[in-house]
Amino acid sequence: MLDELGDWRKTHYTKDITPDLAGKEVILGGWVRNFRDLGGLKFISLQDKYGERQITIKKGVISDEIFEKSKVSYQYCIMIKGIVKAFKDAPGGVEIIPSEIKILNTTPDKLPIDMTGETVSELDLRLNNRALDLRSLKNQAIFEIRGELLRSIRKFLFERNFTEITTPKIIASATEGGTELFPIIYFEKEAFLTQSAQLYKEQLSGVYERVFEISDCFRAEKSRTKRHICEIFTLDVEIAFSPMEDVLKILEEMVHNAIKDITENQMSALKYLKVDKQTVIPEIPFPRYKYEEIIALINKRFSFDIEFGEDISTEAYRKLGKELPGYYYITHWPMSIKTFYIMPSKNPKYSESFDLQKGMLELTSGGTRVHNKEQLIKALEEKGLNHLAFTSHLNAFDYGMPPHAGFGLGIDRWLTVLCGLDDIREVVMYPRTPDRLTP
Ligand code: AMO
Repeated sequence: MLDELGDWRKTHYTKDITPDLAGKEVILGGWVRNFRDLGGLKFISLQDKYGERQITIKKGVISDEIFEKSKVSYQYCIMIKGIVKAFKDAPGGVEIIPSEIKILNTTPDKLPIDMTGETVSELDLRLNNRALDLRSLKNQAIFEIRGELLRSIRKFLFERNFTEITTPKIIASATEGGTELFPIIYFEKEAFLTQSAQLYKEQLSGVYERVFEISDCFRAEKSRTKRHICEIFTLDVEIAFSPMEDVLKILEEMVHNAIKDITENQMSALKYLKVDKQTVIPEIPFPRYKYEEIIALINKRFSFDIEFGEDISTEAYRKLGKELPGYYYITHWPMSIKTFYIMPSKNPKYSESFDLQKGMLELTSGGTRVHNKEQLIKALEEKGLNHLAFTSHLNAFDYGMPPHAGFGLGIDRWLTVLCGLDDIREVVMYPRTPDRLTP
């Protein structure tokens, strides 16, 4: 028989239970992370969204009825009412001596994955049981850092006069080239899931001047790597009356500031993930290298043969990442491998574009945009795209579009780096890959 919630309400979260509350009665609720039964003495690690506290159940101290009732198993959902007692060897320096226990829900005898933290189950198995897996202390740490990162980014941008925008995810035509689109049926028409907020953020920079969006984008890439997923979470930024140089400055300041906030506010999560020592606030300005310098470096140092106009292969990035493990920019990519909305440099062989790298990993790409309509139409045609498919976007350029520049940053990739992890799926609550559509 399960207990009912009735009129019980939590008085605290685990994190709020400190030795200062010694002698006070509290009501906690959560899940049984671990338990030990030593006959006349039982311990339950009760976990909630913020952490855990020890419940100590001693025969003779509490009623026989409650003692009997405290037969729990892993991840039972329980609530307890009890008195806080200082105990320096337990989490938070306290234990709770219960006077009542409610068992709100039970679990099967054997859980599909280890939830005690003693072993780590295989990632795919964990993802199959994600709602359970996300309760693990490791995942708590990852998603606390994610929360801090998003708070920090928003705060940083709001303090600098940015407006948060929301743009459509159902779109009529490609923004980043045609190959990576997910088609959908939109009533009787074909439509697509957006690959990026690109075109809308550009239009809105002509309204709100400094805009950002943090949202999902969809990439139909069949890349089965540890860096690629099909539903990505990106930060898109666009700044009017500014060229690329201003964007480079804002982005590196934002990165510096976010890592500072994480080290200040999430040290215990960093420690749990064992990345507290390696997390250093990067110095700004970040090193800036031109694409040409980078390919020369890779060719010379690692005997590659990359020619101007070629993309840099994963293998080359892997080597480069060993040489340049920190944050750095690669700027002025060949115009021939950039999309239509990127502004060519004075010498049109190059472009006003950049990537932000962390070691081998590309976190961001961006640049100065073309804001002149005729030039944009020409650029579309040169890239083999029919400008008529972009009519509604191009219309926005009839009405005084300011010069603008911006970037798109992959939050999931960045978080993977910040948590010292290797697989991007670890940092996404419900990742979408070519092989995974559920849960
Ligand atoms: P881009 O296509 O480079 O640029 O995307 C921006 C950033 O998003 C991340 N990213 C991905 N992360 C995981 N899995 C994927 N499949 C994936 N694809 C992209 C990367 C990448 O740097 N509109 C431009 C940005 C701009 O110019 O403002 C754009 O979308 O971290």
